[in-house]
Amino acid sequence: MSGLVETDIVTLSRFILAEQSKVPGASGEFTLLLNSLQFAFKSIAYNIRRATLINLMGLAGASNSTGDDQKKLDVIGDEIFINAMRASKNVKVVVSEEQEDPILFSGNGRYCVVCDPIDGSSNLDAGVSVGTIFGIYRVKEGSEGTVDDVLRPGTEMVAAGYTMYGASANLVLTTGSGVNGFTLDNSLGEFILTHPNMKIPNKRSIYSVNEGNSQYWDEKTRGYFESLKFPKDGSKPYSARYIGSMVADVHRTLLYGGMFAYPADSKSKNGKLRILYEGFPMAFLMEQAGGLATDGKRRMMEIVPTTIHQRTPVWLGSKGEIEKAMEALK
Ligand code: P6P
Repeated sequence: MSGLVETDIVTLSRFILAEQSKVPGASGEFTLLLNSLQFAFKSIAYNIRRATLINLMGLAGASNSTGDDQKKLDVIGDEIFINAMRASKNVKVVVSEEQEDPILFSGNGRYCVVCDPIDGSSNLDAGVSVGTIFGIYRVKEGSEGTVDDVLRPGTEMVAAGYTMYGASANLVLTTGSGVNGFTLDNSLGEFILTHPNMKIPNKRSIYSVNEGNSQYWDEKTRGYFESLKFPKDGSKPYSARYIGSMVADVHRTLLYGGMFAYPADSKSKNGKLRILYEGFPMAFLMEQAGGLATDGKRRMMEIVPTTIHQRTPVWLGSKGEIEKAMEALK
C-alpha cells in the first residue's frame, strides 16, 4: 500500500454488492435498483447546482432549446426520479409527493418506491440544503403491484434513506442492518462510503421544531418545549436549531443528536409531514442508528397508512431525548 492515495475506495455499488452477499437468496435486482436510484440522485444534484447557477446569473425563466420554460425543480426532480425507476425494470409501483396517484409500471419488477423527489425545495433560492427522501418495499407475494403494496407499515420497508444536496451530495442509507453515509465524488461520479455504521448520540440538548406554530400546539406539547427552554432543575437550556428543510434538520440530528419534531396542532391534526415518504424513511434510519421515532404516541414504523399522502405528527431523534418527550406528552 503506497499510503499516498486511497487505492481501495468503497463505492456505493461495491458496498451494496457486499451487503447483498449477507442477505440469503438476495438477487442482483436490489443492487440494480439502487444503481438506478443513485443515477437519479446524481442527476438531481446536477440540476440543482445548474438551476442555482442559472438563477444566480439572472437567467431565471430561461428557456431550453425546445422553448420550454424553466420547469420548477420539483417537477424536474419528479420526472428524473420516475424515469429512472421506470428504466430500472425492477419497479412496479412509484409513489411521489408530486403525483396525486401511484404510478404503476408494466413488467416483472419486484419493488415499490415511495419518494419525495426534492423535499424542502421552497428553500432552494436561499441556498438551504434540500433532499430526496425515499423508501422501498418489495411487492407482496402474489401481487401484480398495486397501491396496497405501499399501504403497509414502515416495518415492511426493505430499505430507506435520503440524499441531501448541499456543498456535496450526501446519501444516507439503511437496508435494515445499520446506517451508512456516502458522499458523491463529482470527479469520479461515484458515491463513496464516508460515514460507515452511523449511530445517533443517545442524548444531546438540541431541539428542532418550528416554534412559530407554538400557539397551535396542545398544552402538553407546549409544556415539553417550555421545559427545555426553562429547565426547572437548574440545568442549561437546550439549543434551538431549525432549518425548515426536513432532510437538513434530520441529517444534523443524526450526526449531532437531539430531537426533531413536527407536532400535530390545531391547524393540522395530523401534522404536516407525510408518513410514507418522509416519516417512515426517517424513522427507519433513526431506529437503525439507535434512535427512536414516534407520532407522539406510538412507534411510527408500526403505523399502517390508509392513503398514500397521509400525514403524521413526527417526533424523532436521540433515544434519551424522545423517551423524555414521550414522557412529557403522556
Ligand atoms: P414549516 C419543507 O416544506 C417541509 O416539507 C419539510 O422539509 C420541513 O421539515 C417542513 O416542511 C417545514 O415546514 O411549516 O416549518 O415551514
